[in-house]
Amino acid sequence: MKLFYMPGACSLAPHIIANEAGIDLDLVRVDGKSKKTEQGQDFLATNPNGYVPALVLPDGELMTEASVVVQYLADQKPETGLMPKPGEIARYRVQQWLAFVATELHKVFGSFFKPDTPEATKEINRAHLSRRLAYVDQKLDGRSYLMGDTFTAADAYLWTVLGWAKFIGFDLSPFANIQRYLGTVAARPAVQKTLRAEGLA
Ligand SMILES: N[C@@H](CCC(=O)N[C@@H](CS)C(=O)NCC(=O)O)C(=O)O
Repeated sequence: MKLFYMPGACSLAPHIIANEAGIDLDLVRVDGKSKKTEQGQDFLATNPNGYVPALVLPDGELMTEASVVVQYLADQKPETGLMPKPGEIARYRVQQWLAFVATELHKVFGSFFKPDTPEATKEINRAHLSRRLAYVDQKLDGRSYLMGDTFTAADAYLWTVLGWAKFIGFDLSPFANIQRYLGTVAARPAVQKTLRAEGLA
């Protein structure tokens, strides 16, 4: 399978899950501005929306949306527990977190990277992030990961998105559990391997 990625972008989450699951991916780096791959090909021909992650499946079909791509990859190796089994309440809980990260955090963080976002919108979004991260911090109290002791697809996505705080000058120091969580996830060998592969270690 081929993963189109930009270093440190949300495509880091499926990349982490692939490494956690021991799935070998062909990595194709995309330039966000030119929408060209590192081989000079037009990324828009693969994903007309122009965003990563974009995963080309073994049958050549394209899969997008970080919150879905992580589930697909995790489900290739159910024994890892990266996604709980269909029908289990835990699976819905992981999906609940994935939807939360996508809609309450990812897109809000993303607004800070867009040059045309007005300052007033950024101010509103900062307040939104403070409220939502206070909630996440409370949920992580006494837990290594979102689901407790088990690292799941939702952690790969949350950890990726939290990593953007430093680029937008968002202070995470009021959130002690999140700070600990960042270190716990970063220490995972598959996460370190992924960071090295993307040139971020
Ligand atoms: N709806 C997509 C959005 C993905 C997205 O925002 N990707 C960003 C990087 S984190 C991107 O590729 N931005 C470049 C662009 O939109 O042109 C998802 O949930 O995966």
